[in-house]
Amino acid sequence: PPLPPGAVHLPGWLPLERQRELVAACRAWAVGPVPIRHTRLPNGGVMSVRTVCVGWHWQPYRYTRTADDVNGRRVAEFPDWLVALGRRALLDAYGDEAAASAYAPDAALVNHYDGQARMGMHQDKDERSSAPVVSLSIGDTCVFRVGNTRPYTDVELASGDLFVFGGPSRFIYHGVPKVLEGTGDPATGLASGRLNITLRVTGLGD
Ligand code: MD3
Ligand code: FE
Repeated sequence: PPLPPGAVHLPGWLPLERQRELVAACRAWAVGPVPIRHTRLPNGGVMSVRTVCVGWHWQPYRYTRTADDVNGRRVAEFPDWLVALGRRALLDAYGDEAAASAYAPDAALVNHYDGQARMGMHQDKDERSSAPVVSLSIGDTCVFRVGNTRPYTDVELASGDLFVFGGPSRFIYHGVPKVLEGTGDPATGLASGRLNITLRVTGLGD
């Protein structure tokens, strides 16, 4: 099946030099006030991806300023350059200048996948906003799965790919069933695995 309305995939959107900068920023966040870690779920499970948050801390299933489930510290500030990146992403995905200028992401989730990591099918519904989610992938290619019902649509996400989920796609089910280990280019600065950065509007204000 085709991608649902509001879901836009722009392969190779982020130039290699920008990928390198983003990898460097993610590396710094990973060892920042709240270190990257495997998120523990209330049901006792542990996610196979490692996640570090920026702006707001996601703990299943809410956003907080402090990482009460890790070390209690306040997460890193959401930088202005990341807002600007999100606006350019929205503009290129939808071509709507007014919507792009008004986009004000305030949280980023940085996920790192090793070759065995997966993300099960889920909806992102902890945000109190229906503003689009911007997703950037770096490193190993993965299989990204999207759709509320079978048959799902599988798309390969490679390094530099942009995906935007807005409108009717904002609350769609999605997951990552497979990472294609060793497919990434070390020139990104990422030695192994896959990075995914999602920008969100929490709707929680200041
Ligand atoms: C569709 N991350 O962090 S990115 C997540 O590759 C998440 O790490 C995956 O799902 C990853 O929640 C998928 C693509 C993505 C992200 C957010 C979405 C697709 C989405 C939100 C709504 C709809
Ligand atoms: Fe998600």
